[in-house]
Amino acid sequence: MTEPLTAPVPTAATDLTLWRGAARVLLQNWRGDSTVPSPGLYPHQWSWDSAFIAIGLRHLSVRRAQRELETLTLAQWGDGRIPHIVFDPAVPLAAYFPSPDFWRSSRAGAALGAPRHIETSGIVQPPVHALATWLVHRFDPALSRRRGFLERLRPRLAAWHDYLTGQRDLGGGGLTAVVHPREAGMDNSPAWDGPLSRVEPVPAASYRRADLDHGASAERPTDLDYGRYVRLATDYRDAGYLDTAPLSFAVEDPCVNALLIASEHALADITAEPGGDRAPHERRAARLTDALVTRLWSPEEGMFLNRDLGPDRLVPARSAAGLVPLLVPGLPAHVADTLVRTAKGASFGLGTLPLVPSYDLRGPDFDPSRYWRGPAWFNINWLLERGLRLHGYTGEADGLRAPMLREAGASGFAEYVDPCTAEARGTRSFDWTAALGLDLLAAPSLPAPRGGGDPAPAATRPGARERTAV
Ligand code: 9WN
Repeated sequence: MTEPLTAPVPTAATDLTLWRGAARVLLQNWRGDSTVPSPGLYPHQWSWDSAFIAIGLRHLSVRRAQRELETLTLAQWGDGRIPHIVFDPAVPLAAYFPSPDFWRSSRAGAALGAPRHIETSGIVQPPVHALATWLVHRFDPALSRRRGFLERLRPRLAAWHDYLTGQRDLGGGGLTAVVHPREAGMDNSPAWDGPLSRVEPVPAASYRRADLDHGASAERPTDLDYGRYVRLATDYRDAGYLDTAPLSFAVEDPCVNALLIASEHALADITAEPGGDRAPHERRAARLTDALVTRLWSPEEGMFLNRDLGPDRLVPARSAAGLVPLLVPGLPAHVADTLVRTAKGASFGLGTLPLVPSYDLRGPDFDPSRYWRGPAWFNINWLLERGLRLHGYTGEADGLRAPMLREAGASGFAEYVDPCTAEARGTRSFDWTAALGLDLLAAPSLPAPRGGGDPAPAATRPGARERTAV
């Protein structure tokens, strides 16, 4: 495709280098209708990756950004779930495990309306999609209207949120639950160690890990954890992907729920755009926010924690997922302030370390290299940067933006970095690192957020960004 660039290319030399490098990654990983997170390690389309990718891709090609989200949501199941992987039939089965012949979505998910001609996984990932859709729309509303972008996406996003808040309210307390660690996106977090300990791993000889062909084993999950992931996915598949079947893993995660709330606000904007009623979505966002604080806030820890629905108790592990609710517009001010204090403290080092780690630096399970057990990820830092701005912490947000821009390029757009040294870890030329770097770079030139029609701002501090899903 040869669409013109849609945002001004920066002129400062370092910015230009970063811009070009990020654009190269985005162009190389584009597959015609969607983007792969990384051609070697992750050679298919991933759900929350696509949302982050679309947010960055809009700066290069709004059409491609729209297409990214359209392609993903075409694979939506009849019950509303947006699968975590949409498989590319041209990629050999051995290139990634669990592969389409493991998930068997078109057969095992048939009763739930899995697509007949597209193979997908059967689990989901965090709902960043409505937020991404709104940001992509806002970037070029005229093109969006001409292409009927929001009309196409709106019913799919509404069905997705209905699924998450309906079938997936497994705890009955008004939050959505994940049934597999991979659904939370932070797959290997120490927060799963407790709930996962009840899961019997499948024998290591019963499958072949493809990830170790591309990644160092010290940076990837252990075989024991992998065996447990496979057991959970096998059992879910064999139960026809029914959420009503007995589940041995069910957890309410603060990052997933915070993203759902931010996306519900975005869905209100998406609904109101052609004159629809935003109120039901705003009411749902408010209910979710209340439930988030009631069920997952820990005043003792000064952050949100996961709730393990098996024993119905909070998991003591302090993961960066517990800081992400800073992104929620309606968060009580004292909660937002406490979260920022926790982020700036010795556990997460905001303002002293280059980037915020994915796990408590002082936690007994902290590992600076193994994915989600300590390394810093650019998507989580991007979400925190937005949250800081939303609640008026502009200095802290600027202080995070600068090292993010520096380390995104310096690390070769690494999947993650050591939070203390910023040394690259995981795969390189990772798409969301490039996409979100581009987005941060372009941020000052973004159109101002919409004003009218938005509900009362949650951010009460002078200088707080106007409340918007954007
Ligand atoms: C399993 C694609 C995905 C991300 C996840 C990240 C990693 C996959 C894996 O890569 O998970 O979904 O094989 O390790 O944990 O957040 O979406 O980039």
